[in-house]
Amino acid sequence: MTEKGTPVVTEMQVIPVAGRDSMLMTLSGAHGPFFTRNLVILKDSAGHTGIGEIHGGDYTCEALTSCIPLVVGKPIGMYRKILDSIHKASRRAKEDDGEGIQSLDISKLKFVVKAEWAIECALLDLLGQYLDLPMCELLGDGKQRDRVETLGYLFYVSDKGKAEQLEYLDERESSDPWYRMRRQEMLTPERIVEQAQVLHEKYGFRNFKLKGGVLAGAEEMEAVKALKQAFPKGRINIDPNGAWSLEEAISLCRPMEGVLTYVEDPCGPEAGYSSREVMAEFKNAVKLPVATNMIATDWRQFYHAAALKSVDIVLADPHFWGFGGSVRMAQTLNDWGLTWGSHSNNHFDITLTAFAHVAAAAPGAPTALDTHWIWQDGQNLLKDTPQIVDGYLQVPEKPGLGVTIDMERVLEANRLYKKLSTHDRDDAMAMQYLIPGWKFDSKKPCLVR
Ligand code: GKR
Ligand code: MG
Repeated sequence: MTEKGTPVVTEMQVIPVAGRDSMLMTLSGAHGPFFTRNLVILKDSAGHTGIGEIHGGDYTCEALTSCIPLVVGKPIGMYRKILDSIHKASRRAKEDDGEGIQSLDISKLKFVVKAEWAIECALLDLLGQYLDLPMCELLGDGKQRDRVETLGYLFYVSDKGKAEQLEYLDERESSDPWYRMRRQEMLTPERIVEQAQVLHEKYGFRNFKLKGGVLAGAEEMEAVKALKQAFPKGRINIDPNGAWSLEEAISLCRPMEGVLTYVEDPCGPEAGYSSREVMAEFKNAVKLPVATNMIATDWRQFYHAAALKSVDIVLADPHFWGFGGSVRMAQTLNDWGLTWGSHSNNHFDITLTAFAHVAAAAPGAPTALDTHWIWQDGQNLLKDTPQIVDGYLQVPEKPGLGVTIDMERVLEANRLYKKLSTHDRDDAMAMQYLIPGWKFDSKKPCLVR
């Protein structure tokens, strides 16, 4: 590879970090008090710093570290070549059976997440700074919008008092109504509506997604109805992560036509049929658009999902698809009359910024973006976190990602990470404080045992 005049990467740091979380409930159990992420920080010969963020855990951290020799010393203008060399060098892990996350087995999430996309993000950040262009101008056909509609991601939350040993953060004394609320128990339709109202007040969200797979489906639908009553113009979605059987999903969702705007991963694999086949049958039976972040997480899965007409909305998380790949998916979906959106897991504000750029480059009318970040707001790693105002995430206008990393906060988050005894997400651990001996079952809502 010869240098073509663009700056050269002079340093690549991989910094694992941790943050605090609430006892959020999902099919996979209860979120523990800490979540982990990996950061990539690149320096180049022009004196710029490029940053990227991706899922946490040792597997992803080691994958990133092994890429350092393929990145350092390379010109940033060759970023596609750098990524290509990483893809060609990567090997499928022995434990990766290729099932992906179609059953929400979160121990398999690390195989769906592609570590190198944190490097892609940091390289695009550098290239944008070199070219004096915001990152979204380097993706697809460039910037399509100045702000990105974002949804309020609602969760059932359990009483952390039942797991006192786990050191969940307590924000009861906060002066911010949302911060005060987000660490408390919220398990009823009334509390879910209050959650949405407080989020609406703080961030202006008009559209909401409720994380299901927690209570019996009929109970969760009561919360959905209450949300629609409180926000009649809101687009309401529920995501049980495939917890319902096909039959149950049909009987729960049919009466919700007109209440739900769409439904996310209502059912999963069953009776020898893949989730793509089962979701296609669901779509034939219920007149609701269907979204997924579980059954189409790579191009081969997407081919089958599209051929079977299993989905209308693909939540193409850039951590799974890459930044270029996610925008390529947005273009394809738009050309085919389908809809693009993005999925998220717990993350800091570097990922929030990256979402803003990817969604800014997505053509057509994307569905309001998922973000977990509201549960982490205040633990920022940037000096200039993009704001969510009136339900829209602002797209930074400065070159590259357009934000500045706060190294003091990063080092603090790294110190927290080093104190943790494990770096992998384990939702069964916290769940066992609520239900002793609890085990994950992809077909049983987590509080139904
Ligand atoms: O963070 O517990 C969580 C979410 O439930 C996550 O695991 C899902 O992947 O948010 C995600 C989704 O939309 O399915
Ligand atoms: Mg989902």
